[in-house]
Amino acid sequence: MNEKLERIFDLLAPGKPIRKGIDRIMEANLGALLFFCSQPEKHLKEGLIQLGFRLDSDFLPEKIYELSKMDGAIVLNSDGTQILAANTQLNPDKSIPSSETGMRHKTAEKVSIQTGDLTVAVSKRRNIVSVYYNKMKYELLPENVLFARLNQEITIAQRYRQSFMNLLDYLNIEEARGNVSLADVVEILSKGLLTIKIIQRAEKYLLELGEIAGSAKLEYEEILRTIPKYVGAVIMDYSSENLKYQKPEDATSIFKELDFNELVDPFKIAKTLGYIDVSSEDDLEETTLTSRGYRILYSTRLPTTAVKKVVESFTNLQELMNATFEELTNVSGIGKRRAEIILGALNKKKREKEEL
Ligand code: 3AT
Ligand code: 3AT
Ligand code: MN
Repeated sequence: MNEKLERIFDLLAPGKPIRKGIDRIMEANLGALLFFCSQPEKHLKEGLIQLGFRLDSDFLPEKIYELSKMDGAIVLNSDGTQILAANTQLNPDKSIPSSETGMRHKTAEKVSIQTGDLTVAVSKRRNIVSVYYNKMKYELLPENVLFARLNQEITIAQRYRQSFMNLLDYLNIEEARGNVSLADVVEILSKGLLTIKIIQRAEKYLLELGEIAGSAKLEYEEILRTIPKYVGAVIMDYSSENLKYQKPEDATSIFKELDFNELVDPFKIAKTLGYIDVSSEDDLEETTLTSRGYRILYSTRLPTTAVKKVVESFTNLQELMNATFEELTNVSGIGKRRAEIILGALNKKKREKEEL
């Protein structure tokens, strides 16, 4: 999300002065056209803004509410701290196209396109707030709707994360048994990638809620901090080719073009992983795979560059499991301390295997 857009949503976030003014206008079933103007003198001289009367007054929510009882547009400075003029007529260039039908909304859209500034139209009849910026239109949702949608996305993401984590435990067991199929890998990736896609949808609600989003934001950040790493590590372990990425989370980018429908399609996921000849359920079940060992090495928290060197020296997890201290220290970037750490992780995995 770009910085300017973030600033604009912050300006309009629930609880902020501008939004309080807009909420009052809506409660009274009034309409308004707000122009956050960066070059008022220029636009006055050139006739885009036709007064009206000048105010040059500090912003208060009550003031724009009172002013919205009048016809015309309210002109503010670009950060919304000053009301410059009210009851103004805006005369945007007639050649600018607009998809709106009402005069207020058409004007808001055209003025924003012409000036590059933010405009906001509060509809009198429909109780909707339309924001125009950078050739885009965005409808502001009421706080309760925003919270409901945000919580809904987070709840669904948590559910997918839980199945992903359960499948990850299962994958670890299957790895210890040497019994991993492409079907297993594809299923776990589907759950993990959907978790990421769903949590990303929460972003726009968080942005619009701003500071009042509260603990939902922590959960959003926690999921995004952990799940892409875990998913990326599975991709690094099981893609048909050893991928070039250093950081595991970057490996998720090979799936970035896939939409929701494609992320539940096992064949699409298998193909994206590089298994292009897979065409039936049987193929998925019968293609057995061996981990490269990335996941176990990432779990040691060694630098990702060192992890890559080790993987490249030992072709796969089975080879790695038999690595000796000497073989490990022979890998460039691996000294005695790192070799100990790796052996510790491998021994833990061996013990888990014996417990099965
Ligand atoms: P009221 O007394 O409010 O009925 P008004 O002169 O205050 O009339 P408004 O600015 O409230 O006028 O506009 C009322 C509607 O008239 C809004 C818009 O749909 C239509 N309208 C105003 N100016 C034009 C115009 N130049 N061309 C087409 N429609 C216009
Ligand atoms: P509503 O959804 O009805 O609120 P609208 O887009 O249908 O908005 P209207 O044509 O009904 O717009 O106009 C409503 C008011 O918007 C009338 C006037 O006070 C203001 N308005 C419309 N065009 C302009 C303009 N060019 N400059 C300043 N104010 C305008
Ligand atoms: Mn109208």
